[in-house]
Amino acid sequence: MAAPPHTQDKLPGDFLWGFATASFQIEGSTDADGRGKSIWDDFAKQPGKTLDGRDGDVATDSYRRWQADLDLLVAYGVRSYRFSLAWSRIIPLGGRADPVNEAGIRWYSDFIDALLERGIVPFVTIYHWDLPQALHNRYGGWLNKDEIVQDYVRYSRVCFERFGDRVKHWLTMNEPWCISVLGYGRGVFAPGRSSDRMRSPEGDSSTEPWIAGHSVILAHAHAVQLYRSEFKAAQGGQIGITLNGDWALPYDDSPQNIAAAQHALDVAIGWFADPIYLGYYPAYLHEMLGARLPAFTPEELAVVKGSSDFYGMNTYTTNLCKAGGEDEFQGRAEYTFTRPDGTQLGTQAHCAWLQDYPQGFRELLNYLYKRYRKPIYVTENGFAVKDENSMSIEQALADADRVQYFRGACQSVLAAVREDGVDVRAYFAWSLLDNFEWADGYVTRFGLTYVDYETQERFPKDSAKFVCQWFKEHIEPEEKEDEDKRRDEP
Ligand code: PNW
Repeated sequence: MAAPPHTQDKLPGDFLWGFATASFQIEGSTDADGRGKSIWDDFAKQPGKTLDGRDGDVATDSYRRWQADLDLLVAYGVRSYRFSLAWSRIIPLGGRADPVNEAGIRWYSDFIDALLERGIVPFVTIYHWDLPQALHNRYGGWLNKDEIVQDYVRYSRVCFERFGDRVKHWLTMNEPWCISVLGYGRGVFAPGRSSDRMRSPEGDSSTEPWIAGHSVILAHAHAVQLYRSEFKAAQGGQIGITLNGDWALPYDDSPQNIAAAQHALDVAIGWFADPIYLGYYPAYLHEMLGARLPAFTPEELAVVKGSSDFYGMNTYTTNLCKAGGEDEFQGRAEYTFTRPDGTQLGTQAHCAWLQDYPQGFRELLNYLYKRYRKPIYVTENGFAVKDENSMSIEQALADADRVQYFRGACQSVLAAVREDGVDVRAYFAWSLLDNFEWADGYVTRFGLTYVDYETQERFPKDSAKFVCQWFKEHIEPEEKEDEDKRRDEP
């Protein structure tokens, strides 16, 4: 079918946009309605694991204040909302023989209904890092491929059965690189395994992250196989995975630094995207890891290859890459934001790993589309303003650096779609709210809405107003028919 004529300065009428969150970062109420423990519950409580020593017991209290969050989404006029399901609310002990918790299911079911009543499309992440603690205790969680794949698939089945009549956009996993490297390599995220004895009592950073990543890929792929074989025909949804990955620029034009940038991409992105979209691990991973890289059997590979309907993209920044590093999780590239001439790549965020460089976002969209040939859903993109947590609320609401970040990002998406021909279909800003930023506790704020943690009051920042206005102005009017269809969905 020929593409309809478009105005060059707008996104297609069916473009989905909105905000993203994750269960553990916002819900709180960790004991409510029969929820089981997740690996983040206790991890965050151990001394030294979060910057401010705080945990997720309250977070933004969204389990109780869901109405306030919905009101925000309505006020912002979003088309879609990306959120995640807490495995341990749905199956408190997590396993395939463990009981399902009706109260947890009811909460999400009601929430999904409430979104649909307001014309907001639910975009649902099945797993965003809050593994049931019981599965970690029983068999080591993601380190035990045979067990975790079956348990994850059963959990996914419950999600499809109970929510799939209304949810048409599924993400199996959020950011396997973070799950594997931060949880089992560097040990800075739950379950905190690492070879670094100062950080963790046990773990082997040379093998475990690659094993965990392998399990994540297989669990994802088997859940997709299940969806496609038993649910898709009746429910008609789409399912895929979302990967984190930042653009990599060579530090300079020396051949070794050009190679380093490609190696950085091979590990940050190719580790997961190459098997899932192309059917094999990147050659550089084999070269770097040898026998430490788990192998797929031919049967596994048949399930893995082609197991994502779209490319789910979480991206935040661009790194300048130099050869000669030791860090395997960065493809042995060293990352810097300082150019050879001493200038900075972009505006520094509160977290060390993030600077604003919108051109990199556009280049990455092009790279991913050329390499993997799938429609792209940008499922996360965002910025934490420097020292926002020590400002007055008024100061924090005037978040000029974040506005600038989103202006650049939105323009990059538009240019990629209209000038470069990249098929981008959705954009979710991270995050609807300031929230529990994992190892950073509540110190680093990624919200486009400010949360006063004393009162739990929510205040839109300038960036929220900017993003809403931008999408209002830059999406073509929907054909009347399509709009009716979307509103009726399902
Ligand atoms: C993502 N890094 O995590 C997650 O999906 C969100 O839950 C999180 O709040 C958000 O980005 C902001 O951090 C990342 O070290 C964590 O490069 C760490 C990194 C990247 C993404």
